[in-house]
Amino acid sequence: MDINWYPGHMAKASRMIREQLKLVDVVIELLDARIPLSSANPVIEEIIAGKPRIVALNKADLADPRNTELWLSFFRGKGIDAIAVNSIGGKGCKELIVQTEKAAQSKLQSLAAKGVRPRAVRAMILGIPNVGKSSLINRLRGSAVARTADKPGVTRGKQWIKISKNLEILDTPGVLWPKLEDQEAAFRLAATGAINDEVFDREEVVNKLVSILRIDYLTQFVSRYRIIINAEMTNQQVLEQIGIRRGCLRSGGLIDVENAGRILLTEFRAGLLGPITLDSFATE
Ligand SMILES: Nc1nc2c(ncn2[C@@H]2O[C@H](COP(=O)(O)OP(=O)(O)OP(=O)(O)O)[C@@H](O)[C@H]2O)c(=O)[nH]1
Ligand SMILES: [Mg+2]
Repeated sequence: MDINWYPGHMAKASRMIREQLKLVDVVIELLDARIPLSSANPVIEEIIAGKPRIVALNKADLADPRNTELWLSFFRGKGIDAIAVNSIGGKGCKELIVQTEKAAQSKLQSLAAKGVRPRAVRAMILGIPNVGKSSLINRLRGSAVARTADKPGVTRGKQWIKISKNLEILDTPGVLWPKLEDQEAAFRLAATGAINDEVFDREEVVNKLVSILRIDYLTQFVSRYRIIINAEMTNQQVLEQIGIRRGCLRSGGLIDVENAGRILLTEFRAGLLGPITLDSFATE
């Protein structure tokens, strides 16, 4: 994380977002598909105070598709529109545009009934650091026709990006703080790279990651590192095997478990172990 989230920072972030919210009809809440619960801001509903919201599960390319489907149903079951997206590859982005336009229809209709001239739907993207807000904006911008100029009456410096005839998004996303007080969520945020390793004990992050992988994603895990795992083995022994496979050796033939852990973490984050969801729907 670039900034530490002290209460003062949180208050400032939520104040800034509340200001920006006045300009928009819809909020796109961007979550990490690998951790749809852990990457959610704890007080998002309070902050957006009833604005129509779309949940976009980003980095869906890195998440387990079965879990993603279950999470989408979970949100939809709560009456929240939810879509899986990949802000790099573009998957889901068109549908996101359509759903965002739809979410604002009733508001625009009631404005029209009051005699307000029809205008494009305005949306903003909200999410915790590193979830892909800028990537999504760039992706949407890439397919957009043009960038609209500053609008008079709108806070100086704010730009609207014209995404379609009917949709504009604010070019500056709202940065929310993550669920840091929840230890389990904090570990998953660290494992996916949403929070800096320095904030968290890497050894512990690796240990918890191994615990999840050996239970929920055993096949992928053992085949990536060509190791053997049985119930009696400790996580340390699993890491030792990875260390041997990857030549992480110290002088005297000792296995450099720390380096093995670093390799595992890097490869997990890059998606090299295959699609994996840490907030498993079944166990939440
Ligand atoms: N695989 C994959 N990587 C993604 C996706 N979206 C974003 N990323 C990567 O995630 C990292 C963070 O993306 P950003 O767009 O910078 O995230 P952000 O939310 O703007 O981050 P802050 O500006 O720090 O708050 C980058 O390395 C992106 O390339 C996605 O859908 N799939
Ligand atoms: Mg950004």
